[in-house]
Amino acid sequence: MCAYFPEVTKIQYEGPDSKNPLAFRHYNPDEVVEGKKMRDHFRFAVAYWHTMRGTGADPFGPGCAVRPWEGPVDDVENAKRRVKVAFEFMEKLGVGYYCFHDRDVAPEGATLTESNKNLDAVAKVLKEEQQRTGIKLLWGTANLFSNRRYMHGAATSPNADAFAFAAAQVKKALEVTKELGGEGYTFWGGREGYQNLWNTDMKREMDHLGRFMHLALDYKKKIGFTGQFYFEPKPKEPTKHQYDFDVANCINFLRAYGLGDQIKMNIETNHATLAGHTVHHEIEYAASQGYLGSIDANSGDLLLGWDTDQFPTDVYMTTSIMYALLKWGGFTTGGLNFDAKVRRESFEPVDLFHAHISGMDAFAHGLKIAAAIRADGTLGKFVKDRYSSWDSGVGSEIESGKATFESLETYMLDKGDATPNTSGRQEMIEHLINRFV
Ligand code: XLS
Ligand code: NI
Ligand code: NI
Repeated sequence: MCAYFPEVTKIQYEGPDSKNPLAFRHYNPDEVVEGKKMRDHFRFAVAYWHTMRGTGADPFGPGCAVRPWEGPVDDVENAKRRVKVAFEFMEKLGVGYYCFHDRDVAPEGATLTESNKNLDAVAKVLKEEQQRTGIKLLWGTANLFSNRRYMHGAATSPNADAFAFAAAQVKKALEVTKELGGEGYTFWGGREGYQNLWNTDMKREMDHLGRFMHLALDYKKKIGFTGQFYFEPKPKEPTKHQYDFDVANCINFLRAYGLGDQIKMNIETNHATLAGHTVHHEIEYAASQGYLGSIDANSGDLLLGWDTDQFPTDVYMTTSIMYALLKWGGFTTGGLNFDAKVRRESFEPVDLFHAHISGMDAFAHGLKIAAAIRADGTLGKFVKDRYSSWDSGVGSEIESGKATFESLETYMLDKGDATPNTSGRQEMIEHLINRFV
């Protein structure tokens, strides 16, 4: 193995008392929790755009990251070398999946033909490295937001040529994702939204987005790509209103445009909070509607109002995610993709390890806590009892569709009133959860 990270060896599980920062205290890939190995609960993925392409740039200055493997020009040779770095990193970390945008892995050329050629050349190395290591592609996607041509959006641009270019780009990205055995493909809106309603034909833009996704589904079928399609909600940034606002909004969009059962949600923590939700809410909503797909794991900062994409280290939050995942049966095609970046001040290559280790461990810790809460059973029983009026009598008549407005009126005339019968016990429940955290 070549060594772009010479100071790091394979990260090991050392147990909760370890003081070694380059070790897992909780993530023990083969440990079984609720009948499933940890690695299969999480299906951790590295996000190529942040981990391999992030420089730490912000609106106030360029990136400070030191990446000794980066050459002076962003050409195909450089991109190929970067693939080797990425796979050494993932191997040492012990992550089984990665995700990428077309333009993260290979440089955009002067023409579409050249860009496609570049992508093919790098995809060849990605495939070799996948075969060498057994690391797989969780999902691919296309960058439809960085290039100037997409300044007004891609599928929702007022310029039909931008739509056409985006279609060509997604066509190619689907082919490459299929070639690499990708288990999914993600649509995140990029600049699909508006900055100003006065100059926007919202109805037409949304119709175009619906059309775009139908075309993608048609092509998916045509080439026999069997990966799962995901739609990733985000309420704002870069536009002030993104059409894929939140899970509820996305599900409505998919159903309204006849895409309902073919696309699932890729839920991102920081996007949930930007929408005024918790990630727990977004998972519950998606899963309850049959749309739980994958998760972009990161976290925001309470005091900063944008998509800071920090690594998730809050165990209370990871516990809520893992509790919801256990409740809904976990991932099928999806996984936990660290759509997260190291801070500008964390400029050394080793910080990439610290960041992922802290995220993976926070999730493993959260999983153990969530499983303990479930094993204890007090919370589950409380919720079950809280709804017990629906298990028999008038409740079960309503749920089974037997009750009518007339029968319910008769019932209530006879009974007299609906008396609240149980306390919500929020404070007791929060205190109970702290017993495990
Ligand atoms: C940006 C999104 C993006 C998607 C993939 O905020 O999270 O990274 O996950 O295009
Ligand atoms: Ni994301
Ligand atoms: Ni994001």
